[in-house]
Formats: sequence, C-alpha cells, structure tokens
Amino acid sequence: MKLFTLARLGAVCLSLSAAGAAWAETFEVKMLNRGASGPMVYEPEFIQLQPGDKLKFLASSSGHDAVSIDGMAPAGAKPFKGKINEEIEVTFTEAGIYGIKCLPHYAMGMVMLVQVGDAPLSVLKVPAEAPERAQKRFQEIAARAAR
Ligand SMILES: [Cu+2]
Repeated sequence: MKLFTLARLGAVCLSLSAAGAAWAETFEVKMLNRGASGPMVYEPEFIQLQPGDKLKFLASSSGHDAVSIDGMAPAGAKPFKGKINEEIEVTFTEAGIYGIKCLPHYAMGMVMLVQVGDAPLSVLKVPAEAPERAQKRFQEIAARAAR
C-alpha cells in the first residue's frame, strides 16, 4: 500500500515537470577567445531549452558580450543587449529559434543558436544583413545540432 502511494506521487511529479515553468533551469554559456571549435566562440554554440529556462553568459574571456539578433527570434521575444564583460541572464519565454551575437566579433562569426521548445531547426532564418562569417557559422552550428 505504501509503495503504491509512492509510485503515485512519482507519477504526479513527472506530469508536473512535463508542464514546465516551475522546473525552469539556468544554463551557463562561456564567452571565449578560444574554444574547442576555434577562436571567438560561445560554448556551447547550441543549446536546447524549455520555455522559461535561462541562459547565463559568463565572461570567461574578456571583451565579449551577448546581444539578441533582430529577425532571429520568435514573435513576442524580448530583445536583449549585454555590455562588454557583463554576465547577463536571459529568460527565454517564447518557443522558437534564437540567434545571439557578440557585437565586437559578429563579423568573425561569434554567434550562438538557441532552440526553445520543439520549434524545428528548419525555421532557422539568418538575416541577409548578417556578416558572411556569421551566416556560415550559423549553418555549421545548425548542421552539427541536427546530427
Ligand atoms: Cu566576442
């Protein structure tokens, strides 16, 4: 009888966590001069979140920031702009695909891709005005993430 009750409790916890929100998590992203995949990177370069989860950007190397990219966020998402070396925390409330850039190194392709909820990676749209190396890096990140 007691075992049965515990099992029931477990099932209730599982269904609550599937509902999200209360179990929102914070994940850390390093801003680096050099990472495993090359110079000027966010690590990880790609992350999958549930709506309500947060990213905290760490100034692991100095001289970087985290800024939302216009046109690379779902409707209703709030734009954000960290200062250089600022360890901002960003909450991702809307499901969709987000692009993030480091302002001083955008032209060098320092970008990150965030997938929130079950939005497919195929909806990834990189704005035409993005620097060439950022466009390329986004395609590479998406290809690695899709594996
Ligand atoms: Cu940077």
